[in-house]
Amino acid sequence: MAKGTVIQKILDTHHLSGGKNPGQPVSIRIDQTLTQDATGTMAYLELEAMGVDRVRAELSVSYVDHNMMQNGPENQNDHLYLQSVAAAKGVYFSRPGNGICHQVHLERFGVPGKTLLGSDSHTPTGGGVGMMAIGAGGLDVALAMAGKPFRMSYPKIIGVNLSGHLRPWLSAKDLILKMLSILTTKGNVGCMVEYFGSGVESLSVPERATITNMGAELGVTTSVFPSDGRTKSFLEAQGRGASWMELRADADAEYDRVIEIDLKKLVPMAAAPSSPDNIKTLAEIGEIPVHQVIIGSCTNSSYQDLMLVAKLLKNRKIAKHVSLSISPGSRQVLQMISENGALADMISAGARILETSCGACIGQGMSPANDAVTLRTFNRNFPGRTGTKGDKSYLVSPAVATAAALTGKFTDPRLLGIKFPRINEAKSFLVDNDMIIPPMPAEDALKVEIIRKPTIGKPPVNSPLPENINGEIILKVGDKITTDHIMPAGIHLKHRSNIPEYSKVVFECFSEPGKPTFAQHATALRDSGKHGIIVARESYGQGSSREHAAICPMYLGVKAVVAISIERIHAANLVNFGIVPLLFANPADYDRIAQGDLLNICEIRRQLEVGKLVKAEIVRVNGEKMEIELSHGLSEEDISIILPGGCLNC
Ligand code: MIC
Ligand code: SF4
Repeated sequence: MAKGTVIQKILDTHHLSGGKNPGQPVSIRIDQTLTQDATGTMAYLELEAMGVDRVRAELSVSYVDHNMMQNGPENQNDHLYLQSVAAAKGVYFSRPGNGICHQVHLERFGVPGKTLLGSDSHTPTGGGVGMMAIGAGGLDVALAMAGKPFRMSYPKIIGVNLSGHLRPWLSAKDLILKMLSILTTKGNVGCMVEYFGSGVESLSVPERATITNMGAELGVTTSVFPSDGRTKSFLEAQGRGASWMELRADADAEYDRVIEIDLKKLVPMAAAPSSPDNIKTLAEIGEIPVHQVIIGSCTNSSYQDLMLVAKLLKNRKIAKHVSLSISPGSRQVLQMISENGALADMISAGARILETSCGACIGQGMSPANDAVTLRTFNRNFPGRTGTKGDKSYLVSPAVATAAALTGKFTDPRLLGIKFPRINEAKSFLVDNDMIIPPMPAEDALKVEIIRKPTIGKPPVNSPLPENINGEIILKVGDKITTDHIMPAGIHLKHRSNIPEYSKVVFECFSEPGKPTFAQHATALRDSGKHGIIVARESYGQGSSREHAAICPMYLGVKAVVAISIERIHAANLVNFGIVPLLFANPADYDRIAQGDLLNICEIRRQLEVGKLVKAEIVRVNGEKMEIELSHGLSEEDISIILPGGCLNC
């Protein structure tokens, strides 16, 4: 068992109850919370439904960065609701235009040794300054805002021993892509990653944040760097030196597993279509033509990232058939590159400058042409996430992205014939908090009127779990089904505050012409008194924290998901909304059942309470019957949430 690690030290100082062995349920105190607008409206509606007058976490911040297109009134309706509810409940409000939540939080609020719970899966970005920053569904974040503990399983700790230093043209992105090639996107539920070793000090805080950010793609609960001299310089440069504290693993620290990485041996890599773990070296990919390059997202849009891009573009022009877009991660970054002339170098090279927001990363515009190869410095290339069906989206470092923008094809930046422009960290960042509205005193907050335009709905409430599940398998899917498959974002993102509307597109990507959609099928089933079931293989619910991937199926009458494995945040969201996450006790049974089969579970409530195994009966379309055994990894508390139909009924 691990000992003396940074992760254990943070867990020890925040431990409230539960065991300290990997896999045991544990509750921890949450110091800070963050929400973003696409998950935030539901989170604050839930907070209101809980009857909480004022947030009780040390610090809570509400960011607006996702839904920025404003095609129709929905987005600004959300922004107005969020700003007014933040004022009413004692929450900092980062206004639209101030930047992407993770980048801004790192710059302005991250504190080593603190815990942060965010309603976005890339919250672990905060691990770059030595925080334990965890992504969760909106309801879990609402509970943390209400001062309640966060429940998870005590982690298995994977130590990554870094040695050496990055060679010119290699970057933090190549390191996390290497990690994805080792650990993949599945099989890491219940683990946390901690970086240590002599190579750590060669990495700046924004580089560390790129690594912990994309640790989300590994499916681990979070990733953490120690807090050292580099962390101190970063916080000082942000004018927040007083927030620093040293936090290191003990010299004799032990990890549950150790991965050795020599930074000197890394080579430029890319995640090829359509999974962040489909890792290839640039040599393997070859010099294929590229039509679109986008630099930005919470993974690679720091000042250091964009200064490298600007230096490479200075006095050069992008290739004629390439569209290059650049989106700075925060207003701080945008202001700094505009004041030092770097922005002008980008514009003069031919770059299209986008707003500081998630934008293209979540399919809000910039969809590539059919068959076009698009290179992005983002963290996810799930199928169709760009907004183009059959997209060819590669995830790369800013250096690789810029090299391709200049040459028009996949190019190893080491072969560009350009001297590597090493970018030093900023000695001082431009600090201007004007776009962050601080909380007002409680007596004034009580007078704030919360603005609710017509598209702001209410969180739907489930009915209690029935005695018997009389289910039909509405959909049987395979491995690595992401929450983007379940609840598409892009043009549908604006319906996040309106569940009946958003529910119409559940599993839209599996719709077949002439056949009822998932929503139509599920609604018909629900109205006939039956229950919808979803069946999947491994790693169901990868990716985002969006609780809508549980709320909308719940709204449509889904009562259980049966899979070989389910990812952490999604499993917690299912529990929170009263859907039973079940596993095949014998994974081979996955192949024995088909879409359209009936799946009946007698006395499901009693079965959950008495043990870890659940007996179910399958009735095939031809009338043939068979018994299968399912299992669950639910704690007593999870069961006490599921039985009444989810957290909002507890
Ligand atoms: C994402 O990157 O998929 C998102 C959009 O930021 C999501 C949150 C959401 O769906 O609103 C995430 O990562 O949790
Ligand atoms: Fe926004 Fe993309 Fe980061 Fe998600 S991954 S928070 S959509 S920039």
